[in-house]
Amino acid sequence: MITEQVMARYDREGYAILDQVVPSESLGRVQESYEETIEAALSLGLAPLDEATGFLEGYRFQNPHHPSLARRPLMEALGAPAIMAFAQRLCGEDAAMHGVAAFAMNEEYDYRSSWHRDSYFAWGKDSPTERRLREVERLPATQVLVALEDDASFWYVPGSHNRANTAEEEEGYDEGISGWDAETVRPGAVQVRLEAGSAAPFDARGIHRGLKGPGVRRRSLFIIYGDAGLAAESSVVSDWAREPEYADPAWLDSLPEPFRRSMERTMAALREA
Ligand SMILES: O=C(O)CCC(=O)C(=O)O
Repeated sequence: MITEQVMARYDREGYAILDQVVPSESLGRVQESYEETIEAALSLGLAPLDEATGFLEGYRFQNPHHPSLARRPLMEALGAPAIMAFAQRLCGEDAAMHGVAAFAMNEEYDYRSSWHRDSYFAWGKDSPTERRLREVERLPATQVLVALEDDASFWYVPGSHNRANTAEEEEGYDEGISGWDAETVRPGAVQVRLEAGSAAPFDARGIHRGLKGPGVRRRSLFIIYGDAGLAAESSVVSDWAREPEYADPAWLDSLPEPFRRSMERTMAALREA
């Protein structure tokens, strides 16, 4: 159940914590299917392979829900009841699954992304759409970080999701890297600590970054839910929904509900766009 306190925190701060969206009794199976998904993605060329390490090149790959990868336990985690309930509170019953990325890093990987707002990537900083959506109080879209192992890599500036940059933020913004220098400590930023099996939905218009030093492993997912119209209009992660293999009825039948319907809405919206 999504409490009023959870929604109030999301509205106020731009993110919230959903504890144990993957129940502890299923976590082992979900972790196993995540590892199998990475191996399959690497061997099928659906994720970039780093020849030197035999693991992922970089820190992420898109579309772990691809029909030739999708493992049932992982699909159940992506469409976990608490995540779906949260998405529906925000976007209505017709919440659509815009896209998924797996963020997998081994201990040696040093990951320091820049501070950024995803809205700048999606619509362009100061574009008419970005300006129109910048101060909407509650955007009907959310990005959900799902931690399959304990995760302390996500940093967020609470309350930055529905306001323009402060003068200081505007001053420090670097057009070249589409964000703010990675080494700068943002005033008021918080480190979001998630236990394995928990999730953090966040408004990706807010200023955020990922940071993982050597010695720590990361096994997480980012899944975007939102209004289907928004996916058709602007989501940069919904290209999968145009690919014919995702419309295979046998594969769709193998997916848990309501995750399946949330994907079909994105596919329908992109077909009509
Ligand atoms: O790695 C993270 O925790 C942040 C990811 C991120 O910045 C993004 O998905 O836009």
